[in-house]
Amino acid sequence: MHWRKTPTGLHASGRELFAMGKKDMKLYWGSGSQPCFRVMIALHEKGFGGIDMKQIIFSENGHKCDEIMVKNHRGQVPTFNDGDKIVNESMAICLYLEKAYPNEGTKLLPDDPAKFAKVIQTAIEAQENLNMKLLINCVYIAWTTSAADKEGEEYKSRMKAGLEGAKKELEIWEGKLKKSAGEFICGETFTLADVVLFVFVATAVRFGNNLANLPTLRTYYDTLSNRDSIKASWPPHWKDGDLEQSKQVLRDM
Ligand SMILES: N[C@@H](CCC(=O)N[C@@H](CS)C(=O)NCC(=O)O)C(=O)O
Repeated sequence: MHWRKTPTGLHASGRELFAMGKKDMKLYWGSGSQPCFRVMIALHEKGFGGIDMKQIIFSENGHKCDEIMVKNHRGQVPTFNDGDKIVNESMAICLYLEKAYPNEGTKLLPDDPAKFAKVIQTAIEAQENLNMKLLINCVYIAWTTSAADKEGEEYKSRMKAGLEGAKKELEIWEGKLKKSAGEFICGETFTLADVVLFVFVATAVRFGNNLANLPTLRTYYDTLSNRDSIKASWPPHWKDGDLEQSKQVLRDM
């Protein structure tokens, strides 16, 4: 490592500084977590797939361990640091990576302001709407309702409304993809908008929806499933087989 003495102290130069940044990165993650999947894809796209990635086990409360709690008071994953810079919140981590390492790996956000606006709007639009319609209104309701309450009319009507909303939302993304000028959601290059959208599409499939009536989304899913960054980030327990049918909440939409 070459250090330079300057009026503001000791500084490592160019390449070494970058290597140090990479070496000092650490990610805490859990299998099946959509925000973790998102950050891992972004890390691989930026060329940082080899950093220290510590998997926690949710059922053992691994996300509440001291090591995470000192970095993230919510005790959630993803928790990330790049040297002494701690960054939590999956979207913030992706934005940080792009800001700190704009010339490494895939350019997830375009420089051109109009294109930047399109990508960031699409990423946030996907996060806000798909998170609400697929996860909060369907998957979480099913997870948090007891078997007895699932027999009741209230649950059935909430799920019916939730599934209708999820179906309409996926149709919106089918329409957007059809209009895209390329194979990705914002045109011809893979961007942050794809990182966000893909994880939700994969989640829909994981929860039993085979995208049968959404051919463009299906092709998008099949193609991107084979992308290196996505294969490397795939939640390990998803590889063990499909969810049992009773948990495939998004199956009958
Ligand atoms: N908004 C956060 C959400 C993080 C989050 O909710 N992580 C979940 C796993 S998907 C978690 O750690 N939950 C444990 C808890 O909240 O105690 C992000 O995007 O990073």
